[in-house]
Amino acid sequence: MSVTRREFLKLTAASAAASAIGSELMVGSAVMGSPAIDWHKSVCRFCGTGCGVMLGTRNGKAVAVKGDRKSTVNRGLLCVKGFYLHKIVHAKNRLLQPLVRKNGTLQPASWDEAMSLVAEKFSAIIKEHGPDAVAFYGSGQGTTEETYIANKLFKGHLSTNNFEGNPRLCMASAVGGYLTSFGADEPVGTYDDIEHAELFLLIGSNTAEAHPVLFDRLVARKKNHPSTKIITIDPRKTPTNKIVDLHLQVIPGYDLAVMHAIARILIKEGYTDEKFISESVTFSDGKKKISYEGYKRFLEKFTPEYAAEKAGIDPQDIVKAARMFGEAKTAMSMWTMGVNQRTRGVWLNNLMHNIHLLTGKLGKPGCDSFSLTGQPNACGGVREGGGLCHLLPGHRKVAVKQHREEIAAIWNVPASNIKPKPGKHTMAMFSAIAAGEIKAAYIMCTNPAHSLPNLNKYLQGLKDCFLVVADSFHPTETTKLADVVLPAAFWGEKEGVYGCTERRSQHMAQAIQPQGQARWDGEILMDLARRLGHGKNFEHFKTPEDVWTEYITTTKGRDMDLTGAPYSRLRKVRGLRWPVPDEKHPGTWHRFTEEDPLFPKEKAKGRRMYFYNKPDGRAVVFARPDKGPEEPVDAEYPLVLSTGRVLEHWHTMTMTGSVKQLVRAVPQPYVEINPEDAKELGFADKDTAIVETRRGELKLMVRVIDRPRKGTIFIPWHWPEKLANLLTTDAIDPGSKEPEYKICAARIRKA
Ligand SMILES: Nc1nc2c(c(=O)[nH]1)N[C@H]1C(S)=C(S)[C@@H](COP(=O)(O)OP(=O)(O)OC[C@H]3O[C@@H](n4cnc5c(=O)[nH]c(N)nc54)[C@H](O)[C@@H]3O)O[C@H]1N2
Ligand SMILES: Nc1nc2c(c(=O)[nH]1)N[C@H]1C(S)=C(S)[C@@H](COP(=O)(O)OP(=O)(O)OC[C@H]3O[C@@H](n4cnc5c(=O)[nH]c(N)nc54)[C@H](O)[C@@H]3O)O[C@H]1N2
Ligand code: SF4
Ligand SMILES: [Mo]
Repeated sequence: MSVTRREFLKLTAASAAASAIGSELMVGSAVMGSPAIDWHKSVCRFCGTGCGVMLGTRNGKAVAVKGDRKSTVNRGLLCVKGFYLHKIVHAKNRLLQPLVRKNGTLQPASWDEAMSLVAEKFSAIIKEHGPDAVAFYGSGQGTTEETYIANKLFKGHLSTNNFEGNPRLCMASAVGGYLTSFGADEPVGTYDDIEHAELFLLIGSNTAEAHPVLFDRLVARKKNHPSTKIITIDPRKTPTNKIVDLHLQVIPGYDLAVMHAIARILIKEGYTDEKFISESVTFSDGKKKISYEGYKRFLEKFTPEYAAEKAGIDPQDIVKAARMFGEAKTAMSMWTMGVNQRTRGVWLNNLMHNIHLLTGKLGKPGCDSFSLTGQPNACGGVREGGGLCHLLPGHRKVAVKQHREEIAAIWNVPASNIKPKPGKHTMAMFSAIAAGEIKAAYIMCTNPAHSLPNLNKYLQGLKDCFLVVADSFHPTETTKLADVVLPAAFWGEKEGVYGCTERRSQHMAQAIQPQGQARWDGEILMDLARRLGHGKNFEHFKTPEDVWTEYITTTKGRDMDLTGAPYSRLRKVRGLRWPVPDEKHPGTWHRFTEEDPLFPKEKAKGRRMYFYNKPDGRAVVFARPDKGPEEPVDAEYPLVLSTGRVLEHWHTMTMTGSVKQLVRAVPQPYVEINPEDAKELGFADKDTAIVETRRGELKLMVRVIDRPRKGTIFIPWHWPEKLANLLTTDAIDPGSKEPEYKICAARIRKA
């Protein structure tokens, strides 16, 4: 069954979601009436929703995908991307043998030739320039086992903390927000809260296109419980608006004032939970503790009029939003990149937690400040697994001596092998590559030559350094620059665990053999470890299960305890939500409450919530400045350029670009312009325009559409032939080091 976008929209009209569809409809015609199919339990390889899928195979080939009806995440639903996964497995652009650059071109090579070269270069560079002259850059799409092996090799054996991953470009601000507000990363609640929430506040999230099946759960909630209200704060009208009751269409970058104004009204109009505040909350200006009164004084400036003026909206809408939030018995906020990809990303995350802390709408059914994760395993492999330059597995930090000692003991290396100083965060890493300080890099499951901001600054460096890229597809913008390209087994061809937004770890079965000469990423890394003389501590990893078994020992007693989730159990269940400290434990819905196995009853002394990673058990409400974006518009560059996603495509299109149904649905790149701006600038739909920023320019088809706010333009960044990241800014949040992909100043002219 091939589904065009129009047919797809028609099929989904019933649910009004235009995003998700029942598994029965989604089973392709190849499968209908065909009994010889084997079904394997897996997880969708795309977004952080974490839908359970069943992968159908016949004669060693992937032939169909259907939603897993037993999964509580999606109950059999899938969006179009998940539905076409089996086609991607066998796509024409799969890379089937190693490639080595010879005389300037990439040429087929044997595994032995490719890996000897990688090992030789890494050894020589480490010997001559020290371990910090090499780097690893991974992904929230690798399995936890893969990230764990890479971490153990680079931090534990090669002794460099130059170890990063693309969640830095994505979730770092959310991590910063959770750590500063609650003392521990990742959400308090889970998806189960959706079915109990009376109000949803979506901010900087195009849920309908980026988390379609979750969106469908919101639609279902509203349908079954018509008084449910949905507010969105977003500069763009997106398909998410279909179910929205109130839209605050803010100027990009100026919504911090709006959140403060909402908090001010919540306090002034008596919507706060004073008991909760007095028991479980403290206040801070970011540098020092302040009093509740001090916080109220700070808020005085944030009248609805002040915030509305800054954000370019109606003050009455702010009052309305605050009252809706206050009056709802239960409320859930959800956000994604419109909040995180900002130079004030951590601050805005804090402000989202503020309104839940002030009203006590946290840690109970239907209440949460819930950051949506983008990638399928950014939470599992990278946040929990410690796949960033300052982290170690099990929510540990390289800077903490005890943490280094605990992990070194499990890795069987001297504690001195693990450096106490964090390595280079992503943008610093690619700057060091550009400067020639990092001389060799191993890139796994990510495509930075397409996805990094302000690419002109970093591409030459990637070309010049010794670049090893493990990817399942070729060419990509990054493999094109590589010295060695390694064919990686793809989803369905390997076993492993993904951990999604709601702290759920789910097992994916291997359903077919890797195609061609492709190998499991973990195996490739262990081959490298052996060739570098570090094979001994990886010898016992015969299967991904062996890796997981060791990994969960690093989580024992930690806030993200997965001791009770061995493969034997994960193979049977539809995932488990940590903390899950023993095999009888069902997993945890609300953290920091009595439901949480780590809840310290005695210390809590009757309080409903105790934030046990904070010294006083209290979460923090922050009085953060309402600073604007790093590159505001001016007379020269009068428009705000924002970048983002469409439903049918995934990031750099190495996967969705091979599915003709998805390509047909959204075939080419474009820039969206608001009709009023188009009129003023003299643009008609389908004209060609040149979009220019201080960093570069791009020729694009114009789409005149009432989606972006007047004064803003929007480019989906998926197409390799039109790299939106030649235009974006690499200004970063000083706390999270996440780039401001969502906001820079631009101008546009006729081509
Ligand atoms: N179809 C599809 N789904 C995906 C992905 C994909 O590539 N394709 N990728 C996955 C990943 S890794 C991620 S991180 C998520 C991203 O998921 P989302 O963040 O939901 O998607 P984006 O399109 O990047 O941007 C979201 C919204 O941020 C808004 N925004 C921009 N600036 C501001 C601002 O200043 N304030 C506010 N309040 N909002 C602002 C934009 O208008 C846009 O609607 O999607 C995941 N799901
Ligand atoms: N302008 C702009 N840029 C952005 C963003 C934005 O909103 N705007 N968003 C940012 C965000 S949130 C994110 S998460 C990043 C994502 O950016 P990237 O991670 O660079 O994008 P992907 O296309 O997901 O890259 C995944 C790569 O892994 C390969 N691959 C797939 N499966 C496997 C496997 O099993 N093993 C191996 N070894 N390789 C595999 C794919 O072919 C692909 O090349 O982009 C960031 N860049
Ligand atoms: S909503 Fe996300 S996880 Fe679910 S099928 Fe779509 S892309 Fe996959
Ligand atoms: Mo992301």
